[in-house]
Amino acid sequence: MIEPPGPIPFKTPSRHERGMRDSSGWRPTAYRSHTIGQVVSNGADMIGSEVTVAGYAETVRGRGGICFLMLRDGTGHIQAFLKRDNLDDSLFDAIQSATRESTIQVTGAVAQKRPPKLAEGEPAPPPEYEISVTGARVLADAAAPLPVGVTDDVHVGLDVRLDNRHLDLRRAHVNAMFQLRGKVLQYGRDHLISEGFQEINTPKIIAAAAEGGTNLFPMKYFETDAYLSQSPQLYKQLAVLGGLERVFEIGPAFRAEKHDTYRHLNEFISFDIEGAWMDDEDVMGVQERMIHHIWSQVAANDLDLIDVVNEYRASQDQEPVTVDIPSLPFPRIPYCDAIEIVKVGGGEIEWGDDIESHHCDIIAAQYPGFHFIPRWPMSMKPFYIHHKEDEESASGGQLSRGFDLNYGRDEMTSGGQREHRVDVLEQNLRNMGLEPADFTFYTDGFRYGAPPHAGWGLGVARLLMVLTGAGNVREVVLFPRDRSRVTP
Ligand code: AMO
Repeated sequence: MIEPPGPIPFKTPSRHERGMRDSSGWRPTAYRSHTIGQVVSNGADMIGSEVTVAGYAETVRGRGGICFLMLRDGTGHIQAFLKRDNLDDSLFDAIQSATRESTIQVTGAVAQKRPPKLAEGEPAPPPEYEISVTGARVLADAAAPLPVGVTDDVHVGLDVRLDNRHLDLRRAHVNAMFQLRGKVLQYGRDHLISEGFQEINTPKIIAAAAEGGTNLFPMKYFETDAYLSQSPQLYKQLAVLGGLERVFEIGPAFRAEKHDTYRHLNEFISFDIEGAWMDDEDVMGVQERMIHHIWSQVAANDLDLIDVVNEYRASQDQEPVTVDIPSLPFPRIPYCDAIEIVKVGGGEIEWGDDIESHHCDIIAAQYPGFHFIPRWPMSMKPFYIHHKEDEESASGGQLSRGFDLNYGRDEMTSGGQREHRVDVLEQNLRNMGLEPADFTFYTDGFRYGAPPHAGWGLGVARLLMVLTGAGNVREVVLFPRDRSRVTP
């Protein structure tokens, strides 16, 4: 039984602990009295106290009667010092022969490490702490060799890393990226809640397509056919029509697209909002304030994680990433202007064409950061997007209240104001070759008084690519699903 140690403060981590979690709130568990981070950051006050910690064996050194074990948990590293004289022989041997990454629990007194020998005039480094071990056990052996190096930098390709994601995640910079992912979701949530949005969950087993029927994954649902949801679109709208007013959802979306690119997956997390009494410009405001908040919070709280990512990038001769808080408002480049920019920049494009990545490169030369492209042609937007009635394009084509948010060459978000008049909505469905009768579950929601409303869907992994400098969404998705990967 481990004695509860009372409140454990967590002082600013030393350089060695950068990127490790602040564990101030972590309570003792069945396997440890303290996190390693708690011991390391409070060492001076803990000298002589007995602690039990557990972690992965990073290195095991020494021979004969002494052994130095470097242990790592999610909050830090600490050296455990073992003397054969103080321990049972078989136990000592088991630790001394432990393979890298084996999990080990040690108990012992916190002690100050012997300070290093200093050259004449060299300033003394801050004191470091270790554990003088009186008890230990190997919890689970690690097989050797490791298919992916954790602390040593052996190059392996992305496929091998993803096959062994459980080990890949133990690497400091990969771990830091996923901590950043958690932070982005947390700050995004916080921001939306501060603007009066509430979190909802919508079904992922559905009967009708939200984003067009060709890229749905079909599934057998008892005696009938169903699909995996491509987007919470229709359901988040129904929630708003039902009076929830401002909603958001962070959930999976499935698309049976045969893309094989750095930014497409067949399952991705879509961060969606929908709000009543709002138009396209209103929800663009929500989007840019949310991103501004995320970037500000990361800059205020999480630069240690960015440093860990940058240390790795430096080792690979890659430019460091910087957390530049974008200024508000983000530029708005209406679709018609974007087309002109592409044409002037030498790109081939006509009004009514999609703006593809190579076109975006031309636009990004002028607008390298976040920028909105509002007012797309009506013909290019899904049936639920609202017509922009007060404006026509120079060519006479109808404009919509649909927009995209791009960063550089990559689309982050699509959104817009929605059509809330049921007769127009049904006509839009017919115009797109869809059968209104298949959508009554949705259109019925508009028959009893529908508020004008708007929203957007943001690709979480794409935003993480911007923040972490990852060149591929797979880097920031734990277990990506693409055409050639459904395991692990
Ligand atoms: P859209 O289809 O543009 O819009 O998707 C919204 C955002 O989701 C991300 N995304 C993807 N990310 C990874 N892999 C994919 N295959 C993939 N497809 C899309 C992109 C994209 O901008 N219902 C609308 C949103 C709305 O209007 O509210 C929708 O789903 O970052």
